[in-house]
Amino acid sequence: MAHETEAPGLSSRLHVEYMQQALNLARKSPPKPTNYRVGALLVDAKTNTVLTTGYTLECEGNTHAEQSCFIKLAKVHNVSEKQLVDLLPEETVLYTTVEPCFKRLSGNLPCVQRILELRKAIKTVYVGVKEPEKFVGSNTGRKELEDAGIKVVLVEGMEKEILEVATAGHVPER
Ligand code: HJL
Ligand code: ZN
Repeated sequence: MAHETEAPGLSSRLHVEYMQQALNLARKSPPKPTNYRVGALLVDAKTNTVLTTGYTLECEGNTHAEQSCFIKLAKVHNVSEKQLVDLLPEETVLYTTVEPCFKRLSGNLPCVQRILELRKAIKTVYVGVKEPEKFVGSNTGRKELEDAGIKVVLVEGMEKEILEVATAGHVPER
């Protein structure tokens, strides 16, 4: 995984600011013992504008933060999630507090697959922490994204806070 100082485009201060926004979104997510509370946003890196935001369980059903970003933006434009590829700016980047899931205990479509569908537009994914191994083991989604030409960049420095928020609804291990 690349580190944020190596990423072109937006300056690293901006990356931290966007990750802070994502963390504030994560705080809105209702605690649940079987998932992580995550926040995410899609940004047009060219114009430095936020396109949509999302957090875990924001949208109806068992929805993830990244998924909520896509659902909300698709709704605004009255298209399907997959059709977003035609209207997303060509330098769209995703910020997410926890790296996108490659597998879900519920069996729902993982966010890595959703991102891969949009790979023509989403060029970089900025993550605040790697996914802990608690639910689905070691996350192999990063490699899938990178193999598809999507950069995955760790924005460092907020790991502790991000994990505190992400696991707030979990039952303490004994
Ligand atoms: C990311 C989220 C979220 C997770 N990860 N990147 N964004 N909740 O919004 C990953 C975790 C899954 C569990 C349970 N969490 O959520 O592995 O019930 O939440 O489909 O595997 O799966 P469900
Ligand atoms: Zn997910």
